[in-house]
This record gives sequence, structure tokens and C-alpha cells, in this order.
Amino acid sequence: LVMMGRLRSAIERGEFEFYCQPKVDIRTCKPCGAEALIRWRDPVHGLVGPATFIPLAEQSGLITSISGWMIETAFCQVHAWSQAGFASSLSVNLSAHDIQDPALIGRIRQFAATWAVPDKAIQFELTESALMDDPETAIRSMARLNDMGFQIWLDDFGTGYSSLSYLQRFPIHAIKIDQSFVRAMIVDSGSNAIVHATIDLGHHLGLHVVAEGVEDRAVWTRLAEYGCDIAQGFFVAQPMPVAHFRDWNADWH
Ligand code: G
Ligand code: G
Ligand code: MN
Ligand code: NA
Repeated sequence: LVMMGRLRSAIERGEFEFYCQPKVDIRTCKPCGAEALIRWRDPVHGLVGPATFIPLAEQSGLITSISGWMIETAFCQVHAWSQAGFASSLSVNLSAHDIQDPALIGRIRQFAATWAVPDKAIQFELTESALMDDPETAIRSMARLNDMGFQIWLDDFGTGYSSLSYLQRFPIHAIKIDQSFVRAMIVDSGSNAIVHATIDLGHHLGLHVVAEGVEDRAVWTRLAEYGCDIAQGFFVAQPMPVAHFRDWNADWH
């Protein structure tokens, strides 16, 4: 309850920070956008990660303002980059609460009208579990986002309870293999099999496949062998303040 009050005032005082983590195309080794990740600069506890406060924000409904801020900041950032001749995409995480919110689409439409962005420059990431609360409503919202030119990427794939048939039914563009499988794939044959099979499954369904939690070269090389499309993880880069992302892109070999 104390936490809830502090979270509420964090929104009013603008204590959230917009971090992002780069993604790289495994075939070309070229940067291909970044995932937006929220941080809370708590005056007492310093930098707090989302795992601590996002669940609380979801329970209390504060997630609507937090996600709204993340989405608008992403549009504003991509718009500014594009004006400056830097083309890059950002993906924003949406929660279960967000995708069930009837007002979501209207708000996104408004941000898009205020901050014009290139086609496909904004993506949304949704976990399987966020979609399974009410799959039918989620599918309708996802389809409307697609119609507006925003792709949906399925996050933390393999950890939820969705049926494989939903992979066909969800209007998604890509799947992100959960980092628990990717991090373990060199030492654990079961994780390796899941990663390999998921890459093939995704490709057979016409989806792009992203591996999260790529921490070393051995994993990168194995993913390349399996034809995985995109890598994200500490081997590529740690999450960074969004203001550093352009320089990171320029410095990336
Ligand atoms: O950045 P970090 O590894 O601490 O993120 C932990 C979790 O919080 C991840 O599952 C990530 O997807 C989620 N997360 C990060 N930023 C956001 C956000 O802006 N909104 C939502 N809903 N989840 C986020
Ligand atoms: O659930 P989600 O995929 O959104 O989680 C993203 C979070 O995972 C980020 O907050 C980031 O801090 C963390 N992360 C990103 N890359 C790596 C990695 O290579 N290894 C580990 N252990 N964590 C990572
Ligand atoms: Mn994510
Ligand atoms: Na993720």
C-alpha cells in the first residue's frame, strides 16, 4: 500500500526513465531497433526495475498511465529520430490490462497523429499470458493495431499457457523466445531443442524469430546456425538510457 502511494506520486513527479535495449539482425549483424524498458528513479531507493513495480501497477490500474507515458515517449522519440535522419524502430511492452482496455486504440491513434512516425517504426510486445486472459478481445485489439501499421511481437514465448493454435490465430509478426531457454541452450540439451524447434516453428508459420537473453558468442553462433533472425541480450548490449541509443548504433561494428 505504501508502495502504491509512492508509485502514484512517481507518475506525478515524472520519476520514470525510458531505457532501451538494442536488437541486432543475426544474418547481417546490423542493428534493427530496440525494446523500450521502463525504469523508476526512486528518490529513496535509486533505480528500480519494472519487475518490482509493474505487477503492482497492473493490480491498481496505474499501469494505464505508465503505459501511456511509455507509448507516447516512444512515439515522440522515434519522431525526433526520424526528423534528424535516424531511422530506428522501438518496441513497447503492453500488459494484459492495456490490451483489454477499450480506450487503448484511441490513445495510440492520438499519439500517432501528434508524433508522425515511419511505417512499422513502432511495435508492441505482448506476452502469451497477457493475451490469454481474454484472447478474443486481445485479437480484435491486435488486428486494429496491425491495421494502423503497428506490428505485434509475442514476448517470453514458451513460458505461458497459450495453445499452439493461438500462434495461428494471433495477428502477430514475430515471436521472442524466452531468455530462460536461450541462456541455457549451450549446456542444456532440452533448452537447445526448444530453441531450435521454436525457430523452425516460427519460420514455418511465416513469423520472424527473436532470441532474448543472448549473453555470449557461443549462443549467437548456435542461433545463427539455426537461422534465428534477431538477437537481443547482454552479448549485444545492456539496456541503456534512450539518449545513448543513437551513439550506440553509430559505434556498433
Ligand atoms: O528491464 P527488465 O529486465 O528489468 O524488465 C523486467 C520485465 O519488465 C520484463 O519482462 C519486461 O518486459 C517488463 N517491462 C519492462 N518495461 C516495461 C513497460 O514499460 N511496460 C510493461 N508492461 N512491462 C515492462
Ligand atoms: O521479459 P522481457 O523479455 O521483456 O525481459 C527483458 C529484461 O531482461 C530486461 O529488463 C533486461 O534487463 C533483461 N535482459 C536483457 N538481456 C539479458 C541477458 O542477456 N541476460 C539476462 N540475464 N537478462 C537480460
Ligand atoms: Mn518485452
Ligand atoms: Na521481453
